[in-house]
Amino acid sequence: MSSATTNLDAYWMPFTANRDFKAKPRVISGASGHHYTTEDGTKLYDTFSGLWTSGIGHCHPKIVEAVQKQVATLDYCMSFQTTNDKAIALAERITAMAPKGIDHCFFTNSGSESVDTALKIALGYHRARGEGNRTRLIGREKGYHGVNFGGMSVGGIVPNRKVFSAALIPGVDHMRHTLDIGRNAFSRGLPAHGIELAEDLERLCALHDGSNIAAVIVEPVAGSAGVIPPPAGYLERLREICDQHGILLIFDEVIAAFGRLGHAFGAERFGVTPDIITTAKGLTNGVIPMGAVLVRDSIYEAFMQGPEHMIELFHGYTYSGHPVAAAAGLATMDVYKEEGTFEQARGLEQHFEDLLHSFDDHKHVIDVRNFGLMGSIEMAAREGAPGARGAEVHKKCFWDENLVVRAGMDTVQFSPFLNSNPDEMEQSFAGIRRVLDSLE
Ligand code: PXG
Repeated sequence: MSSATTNLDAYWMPFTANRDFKAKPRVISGASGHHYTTEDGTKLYDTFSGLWTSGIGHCHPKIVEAVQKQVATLDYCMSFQTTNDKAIALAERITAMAPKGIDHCFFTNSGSESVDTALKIALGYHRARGEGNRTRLIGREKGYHGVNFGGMSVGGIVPNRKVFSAALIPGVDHMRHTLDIGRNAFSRGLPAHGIELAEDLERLCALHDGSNIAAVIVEPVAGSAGVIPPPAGYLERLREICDQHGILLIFDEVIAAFGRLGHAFGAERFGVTPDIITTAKGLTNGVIPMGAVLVRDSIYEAFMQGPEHMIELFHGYTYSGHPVAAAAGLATMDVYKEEGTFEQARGLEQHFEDLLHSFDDHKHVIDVRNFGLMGSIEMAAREGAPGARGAEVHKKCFWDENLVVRAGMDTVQFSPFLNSNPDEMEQSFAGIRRVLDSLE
């Protein structure tokens, strides 16, 4: 390690085993395209596109230029009662890409904020329509909706909730998750079994009475829990049940939106239109933190009542629609269009699927899952040491193979670049195979 990094002690790292990390830090100080560089100049291939964020590669020149220009033109302006030209343009741009009927956009700074904003909009919508009794929120086991109180509460990842159990927001219930390795192991694309799990929503409607439920939130493809594509027909069925009971359907597309599923939105890929879509990550290619909540026209219109000088939604962030973030977002949308990024992503799917499923018969592997450019390889946990194999894969890939690989417990996750070079993708999987072969 060069002298640039001497003492990491002050830095409390997020979602990281701090003591283990600080004993042998993995510090990145540069990036370009599909590679990172460390302080000592080592080049590493990024198999995770940042953290699902940077689909068109790091330091894309068009985005760099737009950000540099914007920061020297308008660095910030008040986001309440005034706004900036770039935020207006980006809202128009992304609603034009959204499924028909989804016409309005509220800006946030992250996926977690997008989720909490969406939940608040859902509650406010029903109340504005005289259905203030609709307060219950439904999430799903294994769901990840960020770390703020709302998202944590509707989320279903146990370690993220455990310590805060008493502080979870009330009135939340969860559908069962759809991971069924027994029936669906090694499925390519959407698993065949499990559509009946959507009936869990009917069960909760029977239990709580559907008229008390405000919204259901799901990731179209669960990401953080280890890439869990929905059973074929499942999302369609959720949509039907929501319609029957007047419940808003929220798709948390923080990962799925902007090309990860080969389209601007996962909703488009599945042909299922929710009422609200939450986004972040690919909105700016990860360059500047930003999120957006997209809503149906009827939701926005429900708020537009009362005296015109009054605020309709008492919610917003100092940095909502930040001009530099919005400039990054506009440049990102330009690149998606000019480079045909979503088509590129679709073109890579088959190769990615084949590479992933070449691990189907590996001795440590119990499941391989994929959909779009989301994929995972789940390993059996080592006797008495759950998570150890996954942690070893991450570290060995970094130190021995110059690969940045994401592992959650014993599941290795993949988020290849939307514009990956097939040879580089192959080489990265060859490195991962060497590491898996070397594991006990
Ligand atoms: N919703 C979803 C579906 C997400 O994937 C968030 C909300 C929260 O976003 P912010 O920007 O507040 O972090 C996310 C974030 C992983 C991993 O390993 C995924 C996320 C974050 C950290 C790790 O898959 N997604």
